[in-house]
Amino acid sequence: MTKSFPELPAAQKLKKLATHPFDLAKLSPERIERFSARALGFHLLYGTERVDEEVLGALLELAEQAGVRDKMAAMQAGEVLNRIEGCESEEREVLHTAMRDVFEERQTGEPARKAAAGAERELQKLEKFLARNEGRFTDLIQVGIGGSDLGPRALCLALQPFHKPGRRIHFISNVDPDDANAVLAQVDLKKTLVVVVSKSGSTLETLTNEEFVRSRMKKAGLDPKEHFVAVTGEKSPMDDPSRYLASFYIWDFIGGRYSATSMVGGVMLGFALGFQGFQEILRGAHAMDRHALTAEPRENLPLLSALLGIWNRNFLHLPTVAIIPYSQALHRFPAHLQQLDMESNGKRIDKKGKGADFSTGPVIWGEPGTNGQHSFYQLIHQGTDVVPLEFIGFRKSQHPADLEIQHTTSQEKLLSNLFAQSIALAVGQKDKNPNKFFPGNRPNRVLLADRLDPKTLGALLAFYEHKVAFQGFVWNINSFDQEGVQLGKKLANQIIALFKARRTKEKAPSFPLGEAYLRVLEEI
Ligand code: G6Q
Repeated sequence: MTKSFPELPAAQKLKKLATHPFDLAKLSPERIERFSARALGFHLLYGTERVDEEVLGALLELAEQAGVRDKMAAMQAGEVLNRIEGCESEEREVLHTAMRDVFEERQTGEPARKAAAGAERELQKLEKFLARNEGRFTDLIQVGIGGSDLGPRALCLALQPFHKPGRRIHFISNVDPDDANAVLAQVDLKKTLVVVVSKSGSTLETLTNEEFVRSRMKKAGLDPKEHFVAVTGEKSPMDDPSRYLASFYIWDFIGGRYSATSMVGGVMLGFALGFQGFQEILRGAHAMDRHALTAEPRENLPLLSALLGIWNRNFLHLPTVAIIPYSQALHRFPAHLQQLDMESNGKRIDKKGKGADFSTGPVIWGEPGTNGQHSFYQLIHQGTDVVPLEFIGFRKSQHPADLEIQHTTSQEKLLSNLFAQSIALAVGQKDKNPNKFFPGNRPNRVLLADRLDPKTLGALLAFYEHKVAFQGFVWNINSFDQEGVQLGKKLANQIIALFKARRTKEKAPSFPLGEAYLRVLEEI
């Protein structure tokens, strides 16, 4: 019988070690070099985490005892990992990596091979679609929400300098009509392609926004069939090629938040960057998939990051994590990571349906630096709660243009700030004046790469996907479902029925709590 996370011998050992974590006042140049790992052009510096060799050794034992390498192999081979034993659950494979396996001659298992073949088919369709419609559209609107919006949007915004000239990308996600209206005010519908993305084909916000844009197209005298593309699951309510210029497919075994490298992101990214550009993202992600699967634990970047996160969460008892890219291009990337991490690991039962008697996924949030320094860093340096940080930085900026002012470039100023924050948080500052005293020992780590291009971004995306998966494997929770979003949806539909009943005078099922809110609305 597999032991639960707190029963693992390494967890017991870590609990004892956590009574005297490493004092970061002793940070030294040797330590910065020693506690680091390098792969695929990334460099992870974690000397500023409160770990020493003994803790690191115990964390690696924890990974081994939890069988994370076998679980990663099982995931990438297509075993049914999205399940909870003994309860009704999704019972699905978890095969987002197969979307990038198209570059591999041999996949690791039959389901993975099948999934990669499906991905290959959709990629070929996309290449032809883009070639056929070259020059027809200047603007693309992606309509989708959650996983069908956040990851694709973050990638699109992060790669602006790599977009083909004259192509503009817009997103409509919120059912707030102000979202659709704001986007529609910016485009010439005659030259606009609308990509409606919904795996289930039944999401309220997306279907509503699709109709919103369709009706605007019709009003403008245009035929939506010539402008609308569907990305959906086979046989979903949206799987009706007669209504669309083209239809692309995704499958149940790709979770929404893991779907940016499927056609969910692919159609928009292929249009924005060109087909080659999208393929570069896939190449980068695939390289990280292989790395997560095969690298030695001590060199395995997503695994190390996962284990350091577990040390902070379960043994130092720190409930949040801020992810701070020192890269303006990544300004929506933390929003994607909020979903990726919190929807995956915000779970209170383990894979056997038993209540988890330990902490699982932390609260994830973030904003780019240096902007954050002028806002919430006060709390991070001197607040009563300790917030671990994950910094991301790049040696070079995306745009080649930079200016030397007083003998340094803007990029050098940016990186100086990143490194300074990492040191300041770790070491702190002694001062007799309590207002100028910085306690230090605020754990953080830095992930560095050369330049944020499509391939690097693909690898960064996959790095976080695997970090999250590895943490879920250690905790033995199901990181791949999201039951927690259902209750709110169900109640929203009951309130929608109340609104509808007022207009149609039909009787809606009784929902006194909902009615109370509608009465308040009338009094405003
Ligand atoms: C992600 C979730 C969720 C989903 C949206 C949109 O993992 O499943 O965010 O992506 O609810 O769903 P559809 O793509 O089915 O419209």
